This record gives sequence, C-alpha cells and structure tokens, in this order.
Amino acid sequence: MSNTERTFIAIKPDGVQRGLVGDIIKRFEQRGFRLVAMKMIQASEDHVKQHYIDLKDMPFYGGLCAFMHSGPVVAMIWEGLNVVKNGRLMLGETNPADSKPGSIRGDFCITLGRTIIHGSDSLDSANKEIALWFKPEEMVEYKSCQNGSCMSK
Ligand code: IDP
Ligand code: MG
Repeated sequence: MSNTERTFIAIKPDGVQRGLVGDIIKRFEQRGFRLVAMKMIQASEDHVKQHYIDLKDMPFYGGLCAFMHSGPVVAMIWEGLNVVKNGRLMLGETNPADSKPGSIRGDFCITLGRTIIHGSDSLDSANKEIALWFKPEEMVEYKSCQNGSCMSK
C-alpha cells in the first residue's frame, strides 16, 4: 500500500462515443487521485487481444476485442493510495445491471457488452497493463501546486 500505487484506467469506445470522457476523469480527479499519463488511441486488434489475454477462453473474447479495437479509447494511469481497489469500487460491478447507483457503471450504463470503462483488477494486472499501454517516457513527472512547489516561481 502506498501513495504512489498506480492503476490503468481506459475509457472504452462506447464511453468516448457517448461523451463520457469528462465525467469519468472528473470522478478520479475529485476523489483525489493524480493523473500520471493519458492518451487517446485506437489500439490494434493484437494490442487489445493482449490486454484481454486472461479472457481468451471466454465465448465473448472475440466480440470484446473487436469492440475495443473499433474506435478510440482514452488510456490513463492514475496514482494514489489504494487506487487499484478504489478504482474498481468507483467503476462498479462487471455487470452494469449489478452496479450500484453512484458508481460509474451504475450511473452511465446498463449492459454487459458495453461497460464504458476498464480498470485494473489487481496490482499485478495494473503493472502489466501499464507496461502494455504506456512507455516510461509517457508517464509525466510533476508536483502539485497545492504543495507549494510552484509558488516560488
Ligand atoms: P471488468 O471489465 O469488470 O474487469 P472482466 O471480467 O475483466 O470485467 O471482463 C472484461 C469485459 O468483458 C467487461 O467489461 C465486459 O465489457 C465484457 N464482458 C464480461 N463478461 C461478459 C459476458 O458475459 N458477456 C459479454 N461481455 C462480457
Ligand atoms: Mg477485467
């Protein structure tokens, strides 16, 4: 457990197309997590297949990968205390129908095939997913002006 724990969050093509990028980012910002990296990309089919490799034997794997590759996603790294676990709590359940109001899926979606957002489910998968989606130089180092560091300039 540390303040520099990191998780991989991606707004899926349905979330981008529905104009939910701002709403989703706002929730992570207002919770107090720190944005470390962000980019909008249309990932290759091979890339999304690798991202979901743990689900390769599931009947929905092909459709899921095709959908993730069908349009741009907003890929992000968020940092902060317990961000992996709390990121998942903020997402809601895998099935939007079981997601409580107040969670991202509980507020913005209704069906399992269109869950609008991905979030790493463990520290181990966060590390793997961050390495798959981002190069080290894409992770930006900066200090918050709230800690006084930019006041002297
Ligand atoms: P997660 O997104 O909550 O981590 P996973 O089990 O990792 O859930 O599944 C990845 C994605 O696959 C889900 O977000 C959802 O879009 C899709 N998915 C999961 N289960 C099903 C299913 O039973 N039918 C169709 N799509 C599914
Ligand atoms: Mg998952």
